[in-house]
Amino acid sequence: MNKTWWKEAVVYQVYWRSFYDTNGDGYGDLEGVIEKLDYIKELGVDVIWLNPCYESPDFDNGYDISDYTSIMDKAGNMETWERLLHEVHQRGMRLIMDLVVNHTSNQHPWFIESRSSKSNPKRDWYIWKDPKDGKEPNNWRSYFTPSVWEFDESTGQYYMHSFAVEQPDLNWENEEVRQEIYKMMRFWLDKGIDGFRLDVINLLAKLEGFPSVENPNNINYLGNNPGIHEYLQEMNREVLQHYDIMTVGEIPFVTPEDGLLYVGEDRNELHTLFHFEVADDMPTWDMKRFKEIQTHWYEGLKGKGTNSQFLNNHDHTRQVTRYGNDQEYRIESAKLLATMIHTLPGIPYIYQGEEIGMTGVRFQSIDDYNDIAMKNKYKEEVGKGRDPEEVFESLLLLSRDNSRTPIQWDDTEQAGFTSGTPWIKVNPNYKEINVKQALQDPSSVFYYYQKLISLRKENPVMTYGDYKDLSLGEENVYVYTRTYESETWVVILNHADVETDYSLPENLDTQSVELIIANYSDVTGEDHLQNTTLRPHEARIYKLN
Ligand code: TEU
Ligand code: CA
Repeated sequence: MNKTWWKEAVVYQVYWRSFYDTNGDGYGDLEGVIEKLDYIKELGVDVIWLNPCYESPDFDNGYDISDYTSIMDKAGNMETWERLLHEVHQRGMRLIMDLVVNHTSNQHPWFIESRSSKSNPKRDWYIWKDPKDGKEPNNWRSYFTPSVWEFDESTGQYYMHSFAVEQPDLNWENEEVRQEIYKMMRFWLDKGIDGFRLDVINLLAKLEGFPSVENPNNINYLGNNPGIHEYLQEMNREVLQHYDIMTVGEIPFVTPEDGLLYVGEDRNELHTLFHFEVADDMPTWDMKRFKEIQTHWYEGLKGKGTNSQFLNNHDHTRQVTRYGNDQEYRIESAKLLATMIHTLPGIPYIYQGEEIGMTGVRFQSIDDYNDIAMKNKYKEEVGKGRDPEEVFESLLLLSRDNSRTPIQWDDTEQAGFTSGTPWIKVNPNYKEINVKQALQDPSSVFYYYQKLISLRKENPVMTYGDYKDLSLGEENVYVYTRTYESETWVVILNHADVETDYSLPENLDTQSVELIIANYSDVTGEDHLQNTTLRPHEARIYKLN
């Protein structure tokens, strides 16, 4: 596989509204991102992925866009954005933006025109269907509501929305829509951005004929439908291939075999992808399942396409809470999960705050929460007569707000995030967990991330090395090698709250080993990899000589 900058990158995701507020309105803003760029740079990352900051009524925190080429007031303005891009480039980093083109806001002028009459020239820019037997055209569920269909009284038709009612799906069958989107993409690329994270990009093509389905609750029929690759190959021909950029597709419901169709180097579609086998299949940690998924994806893409590695983002709760131990082993566990994500095959993503071991949150009432997905689900379930307290409890672990609480900069009021009232409450543990403390502590999670990232710069084995799992049968221990040319690294992880004895398989030549990094400070490198006792959440990387 040829070498390119994006394959060697570490990406830092900035959910700007929770990052840093500079004008006291309680929302993070682009000025705040500019002010904290040196902090991001100190970590050593190469690319910043900025969540949507385009004009939006904000029902879905910017994923309901009403003007693709202007900046929403909460975030700032185009001048601020231009300065942000310049300051990112000044520091030798790159900026990729979120591309949300499966749907717009219902307040986008295109949709306002489209819904105004059945004969409007933009009617076919969205997906309108007549009622069927006086009801919804089919039985499809949406991500955020019981049906993808919303009835529009004024024209007597339903429109389709794969997410909230406020997010009508664009009709990608319409050539005018596609050309308008390509024009908008060039607008941002010509400003100098370095690529896109493409929001649920595999949903653009809908199931031919919109037939009702056997099991509407398994919503994978919304994605990977015939026609999707033609759209992406056209997008590549018309736009993407003309720029030196990185493109990462958010592609739920996909298997490695299908994933390769999106990111295969011979496919001329996208560079890499986020798949969700882990997030969707593993509400909590399942080591065996995780290993299967890693091997499955490694074999599926090997030598032909590039995976992306993440365990949390603005939609998925914080990894140390969901997949680690955020109580007695929070530091060790945060470092173990980082070791894993940064040494598995694929581009590693850091979600803001992960680098200081921020945790999920438990607020006391549904009114403390903001996430439209959670609030819609709560309304739907309580509407079925279920006990509100029980519904609330059932939604807490996976609520997207777990990862959307403000970055904890220090131990002052509101964690130093805002001088005003934050749009969502700060996690009460900010007094112990904050950036200021992390930067003052040489053994903090922050400096461990910094070390992992610098190792990636110095060692191609982390980016290009072959992967082999040596621990498939093990319950708690995850051990794998990365081999590149004559160099072999072995990663040893004990993902458990208890000690676990471990011995490296005989066939590994272990005359001598060189310790690369460990998350327990007393590991010397003189260890014998036969009959080792690994402590709770212990992580080590050795170079085999
Ligand atoms: O997320 C889409 C989404 O919700 C799924 O990818 C889900 O996260 C995945 O299947 C795992 O459960 C994107 C954005 O990231 C999200 O913030 C938006 O709400 C959504 O699209 C609509 O734009
Ligand atoms: Ca602000």
